[in-house]
Amino acid sequence: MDNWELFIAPYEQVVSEMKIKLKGIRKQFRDNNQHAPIEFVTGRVKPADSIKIKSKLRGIPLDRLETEMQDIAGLRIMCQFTDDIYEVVRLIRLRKDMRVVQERDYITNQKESGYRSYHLIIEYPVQLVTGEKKIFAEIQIRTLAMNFWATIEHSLNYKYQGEFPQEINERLRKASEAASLLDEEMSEIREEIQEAQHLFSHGRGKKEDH
Ligand code: 0O2
Repeated sequence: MDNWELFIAPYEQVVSEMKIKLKGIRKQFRDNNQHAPIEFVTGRVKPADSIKIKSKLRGIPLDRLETEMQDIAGLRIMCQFTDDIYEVVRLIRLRKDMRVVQERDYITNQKESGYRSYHLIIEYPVQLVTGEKKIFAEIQIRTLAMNFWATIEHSLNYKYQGEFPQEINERLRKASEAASLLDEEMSEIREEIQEAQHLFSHGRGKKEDH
């Protein structure tokens, strides 16, 4: 790779633009006094060392990263309820400024580890001074409970390099089941929660932006 900064710059632009657009969805719902299916959004460009490690592991030559590593630009959308995830997917599919090229539903098909999340790969046309460039980005959509589990599991994974002691493995499975149950319970009382949130946000004026 001749110039890493030059290679990574369009990905940085995609992450910033996407964050604005996804937060825009949330704002439109809130402006209309409706429940926003998006609670908060984060984004990152995969760090250079992670890209290099993944490319070695997967046998991806550095000159083919653009087409073969589709999560260099990554967005994460957190939702309150499981149904919100599917609403966000529907809204993204309808958009004219990005194209969904792949979907993975790790909620219906939970991973062996206990990981749950909905993944979309989108193709996003970013406008550069040299012209338009199509960039892949990964969007992970999950509930707050799914995010809590994945964040904890990710840090433990870092510590144990994926080789979890049996006991930790079992606890993570149990925690994943507990997170699923929490999502189910919250969905059951969704209307009550939303009514309370509506009253709360009206009581203290407009909810601030994150
Ligand atoms: P990082 O550090 O998050 O960037 P495949 O090998 O084809 O099955 P691939 O390409 O690994 O699939 O993509 P997948 O499985 O759809 O999603 C990859 C990303 O999802 C990971 O990125 C994680 O962010 C997240 N993810 C997938 N499985 C797990 C899991 O079991 N636990 C946690 N915590 N996250 C998971 P990276 O590049 O691995 O890492």
